[in-house]
Amino acid sequence: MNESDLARARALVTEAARIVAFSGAGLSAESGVATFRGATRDSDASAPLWTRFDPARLASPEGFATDPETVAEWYAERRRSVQAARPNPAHRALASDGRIVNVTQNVDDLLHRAGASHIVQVHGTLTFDRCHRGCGYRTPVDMADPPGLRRCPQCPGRLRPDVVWFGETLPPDVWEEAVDACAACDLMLVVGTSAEVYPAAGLIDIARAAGAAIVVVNTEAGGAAGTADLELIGPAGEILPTITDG
Ligand code: BJW
Ligand code: ZN
Repeated sequence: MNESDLARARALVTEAARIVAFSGAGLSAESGVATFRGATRDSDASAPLWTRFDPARLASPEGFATDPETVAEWYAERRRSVQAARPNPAHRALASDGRIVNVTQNVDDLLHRAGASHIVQVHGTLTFDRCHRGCGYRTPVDMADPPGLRRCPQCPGRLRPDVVWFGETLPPDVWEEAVDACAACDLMLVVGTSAEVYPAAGLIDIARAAGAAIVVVNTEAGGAAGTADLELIGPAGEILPTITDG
């Protein structure tokens, strides 16, 4: 790790008044939660999800309509894996600085369990189910013993995880909160995301247009956001504790 880049990042963090940490699956990778994209390794349980599974089949309304049992089983497995995971030093670093608004694409609850106070989950959460028919029913899920496919108790619809699938719009109130935070920050830490999925990746452009400095933390060079002010290449769990005040 380049010491002068780390020192520059530390200075940006120290000087910033409002910080957004825009995170993705790489934030939870060191906790053992699989990412979606990235260099393919063995076909073990930590290899990126989209190298082992078809997103159109498992993370889209069309996939759920075609084979809801398979989708429910896949989410039960992922919920068990998140439940077994523990927050890592990167989660704790982001949780420990009260200036940081955590705008995350992650659907796990590891930032919550690390004690972060301000979390905006733009792709929803695995910890709740909601009615796929849209009657408004929403209920917490036992992550240690996740449910299989089940009916909505309020209407003829089926329950599904309270996450955002491909082709679905992001919850408008959550999206608005994310946009407002990004438009008002003077530093954005872009942590562990490929920044390939829109509209979420557009939050980086919103922060940049507002004049914020952009610092990317990623294990891969060029892994996110072409034009960062500073790119720190390495594991988030090693880098973030050294550049934050926590
Ligand atoms: C580390 C590390 C370590 C590893 N330390 N770093 C324009 C063109 C074509 C299509 C579209 C378009 N605009 C929109 C779309 C459609 C689509 C989209 O963006 N597709 C792209 C893939 C092209 N977007 C949507 O459908 C969205 N809705 C929408 O646009 O609605 C309006 C609309 C409707 C219809 C048509 C058009 C518009 C919704 C997107 C929902 C995404 N959902 C998922 C699944 C959530 C539920 C679940 O988890 O099951 O969200 S997909 C998946 O990707 C998940 C993530 O939140 C998201 C982002 O992934 P993330 O977090 O960046 O992870 P990775 O794996 O990609 O990257 C990990 C990174 O970490 C890598 O860079 C590693 O190097 C790094 N890393 N270890 C630091 N230790
Ligand atoms: Zn319902």
